[in-house]
Amino acid sequence: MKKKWWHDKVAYQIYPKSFQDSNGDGIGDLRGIISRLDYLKELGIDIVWLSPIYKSPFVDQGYDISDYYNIAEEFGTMEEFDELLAEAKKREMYIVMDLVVNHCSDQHEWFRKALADPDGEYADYFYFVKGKDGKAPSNYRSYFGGSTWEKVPNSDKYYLHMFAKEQPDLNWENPVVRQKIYEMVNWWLDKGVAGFRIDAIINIKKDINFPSFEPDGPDGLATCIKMVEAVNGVGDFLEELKHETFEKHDAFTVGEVFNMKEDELLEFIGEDGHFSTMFDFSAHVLTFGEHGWYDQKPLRFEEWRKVIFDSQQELQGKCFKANIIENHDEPRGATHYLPEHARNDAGKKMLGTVSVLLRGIPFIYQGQEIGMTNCKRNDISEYDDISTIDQYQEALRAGLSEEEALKCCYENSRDNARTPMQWSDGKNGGFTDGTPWLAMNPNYMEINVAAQEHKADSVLAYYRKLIALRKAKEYKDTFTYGIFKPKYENAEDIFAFERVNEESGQKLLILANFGTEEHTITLEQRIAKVLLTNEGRQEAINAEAALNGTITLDSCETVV
Ligand code: TEU
Ligand code: CA
Repeated sequence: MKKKWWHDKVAYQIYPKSFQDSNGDGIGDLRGIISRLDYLKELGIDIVWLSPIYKSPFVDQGYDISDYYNIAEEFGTMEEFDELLAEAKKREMYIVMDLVVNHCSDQHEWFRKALADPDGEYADYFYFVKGKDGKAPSNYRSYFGGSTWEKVPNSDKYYLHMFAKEQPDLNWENPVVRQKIYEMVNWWLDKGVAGFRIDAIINIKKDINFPSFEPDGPDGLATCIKMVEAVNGVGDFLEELKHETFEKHDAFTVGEVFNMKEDELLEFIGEDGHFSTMFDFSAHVLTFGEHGWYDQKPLRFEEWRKVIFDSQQELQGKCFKANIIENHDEPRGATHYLPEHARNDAGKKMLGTVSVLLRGIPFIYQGQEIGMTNCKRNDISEYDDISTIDQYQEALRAGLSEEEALKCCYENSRDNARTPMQWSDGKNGGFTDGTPWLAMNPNYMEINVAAQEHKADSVLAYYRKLIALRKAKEYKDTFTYGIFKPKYENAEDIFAFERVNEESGQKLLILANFGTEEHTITLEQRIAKVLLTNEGRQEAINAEAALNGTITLDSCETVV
């Protein structure tokens, strides 16, 4: 495998609006990020991915971009962004931007020009399509509910939006649009960003005949992803994008890819794939119900373990996936993946261990490293997220009570991950002097950086040790390139695997007990030493292993 600069890096996702406010307007900003770079450095972070910071009306929190060449005023200025790049560079850190090019904002100049002349040049930047029998061209449901087709005023055409109606889809079939996108991508790369996280990228290739599908919901619509699944050829766009941009800059790219065709993994992220890596969502989609996230299925430990093991083995030695337990679209990992008895510091450390030490590029989402959790709200009006509001209404339409629908939001709302970062137990958790744009999770009084910073057994202190271990000279090669081997799969509640360095012969064994009872494991091989434990029982475990060849793990205990 050809070595790449990003193979051994650890990444961190910042959701800028909720990270650190510096001027008291209740909105996180670039100055705030700059002020926290040392914190990230100390945690062991190399690559920082910023969710969108471009100019935007924020209908979908910045994933609706109205100017790709400017910074949102809420977040700061281009000068401040340049300063952020320089400050990151000083610390040998890399800044990765979010690339949102399946769609833009309806406030983007291109779209405004398109609306002004629905038969003109700019209309062809989007999908402006004539209606059928006075109705929309097809029966697609957008991701945020309702039709994907919005009527163009004073015209018999409709425009396509797979997400909100304020997020019109860009027409990738139009070579002029593609060129403008490449120019923009190169402009940012020339500036010094190290790469991109690439949003909703599978959606750029549509079946432009726009056939209708069998309805799959009471609204008589069919989910719009079917139109993407029905067509081939996204790879041609992605290859062109890569050749015209990323490749020239040796950029690091991570695709947000849902619904990929199964046999396409290596085309996407193999050695010469479209992207450096892509997120592993195999665990995330496990709990998806039939009708969107409001009717999710419960998570079963063994199923969860199996999809991760399968995914790890599928890519063995060929490529890297980006491993996450949460992001800005998902509930907090500590609430979602941990069984109830394990939703404590020990459990959070254990979950972090099995995620960060998998083969792949670890991504940590802001607040994960201090064990932030989902947030209970009393009323739907306390939620901001466009998808949450849609799913809440869907849930009510499906016959759930308000209380039940709110419970779904507690479990799955995207806002769970978007509450502001908890820096201290001071006013608004040290996030802002003003009023936070989204109410804090009240547990900031207990869960915050300041409380954990100097506490030897805190979740934060553990994450620092965990990342340092992954990057330690003696183990780095094995953690980076070592193959993944499932272990003790017959042991119920045990999540165990080995990372094996086939060149040096080094083996690293990771054990975690997700059960409620203690569990004794008979080792297949003598172990040299315990490198890390989450319960401070390093010596006891060493002694037991030497004496009996066994390791007895408490509930929620993990050992490397
Ligand atoms: O998400 C794309 C996307 O497909 C998700 O909405 C996905 O379907 C959902 O999270 C599954 O739970 C990206 C961004 O991450 C998201 O924040 C944006 O809202 C969306 O694109 C539109 O840009
Ligand atoms: Ca601010």
